[in-house]
Amino acid sequence: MRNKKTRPLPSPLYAIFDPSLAGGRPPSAILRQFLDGGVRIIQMRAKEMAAKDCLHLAREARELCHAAGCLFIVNDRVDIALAVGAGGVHLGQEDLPLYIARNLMGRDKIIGISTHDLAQAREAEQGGADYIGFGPIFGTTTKDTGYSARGLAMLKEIRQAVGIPIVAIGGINEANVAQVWHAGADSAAIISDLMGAEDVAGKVRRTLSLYPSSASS
Ligand code: TZP
Ligand code: MG
Repeated sequence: MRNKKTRPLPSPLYAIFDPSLAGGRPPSAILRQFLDGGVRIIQMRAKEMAAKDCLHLAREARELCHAAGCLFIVNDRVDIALAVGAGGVHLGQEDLPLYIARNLMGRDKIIGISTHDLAQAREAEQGGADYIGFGPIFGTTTKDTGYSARGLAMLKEIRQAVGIPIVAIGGINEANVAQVWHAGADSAAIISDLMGAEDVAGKVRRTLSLYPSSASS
């Protein structure tokens, strides 16, 4: 295990930007709305996109994020994360192993690992992940993870078991996000409730305003 201090995540809301859910709107317009609303972690998830298009979009997203002081994370693609100078990469259990990604990315980049149970969460922490994703917390139609909803009780268990930041994911929305924070998640990852909103910036603002310490902001 490497000797590195745990870094806190910069925001309780972890917005996932998936261009396939843009609903005909320009992807950059959605990114700007995320940032205007106050998101300070954005992950780009473009599963269906050709590498070249993904690179262009990631470069644009990285520039917008950088200007706004927002951490930019690329899903799956270590190559694209490195090529655009992203802040980090997010990897699932079937992606490149953590130690390979760490060798490629270096110690200063953020690496997040998707986990679905206690063993995976512990393994990711011991392997030097900067944070874990954990879920699906609730039912979701955005991704078939092959796992049933993990629920808030399991999230609490994971909170007891690992010291690195936890990003809860799966079926989280404005109506249930407070429960997820309350159960110990450092940040809540949301895709469809943000991407599907008509007023994306407004949705982000309302969601963030539910975070316990943001009462006066
Ligand atoms: N990993 C676990 S659940 C999930 C991913 C990528 C999808 C979450 O999407 P939504 O729309 O916020 O439920
Ligand atoms: Mg993946």
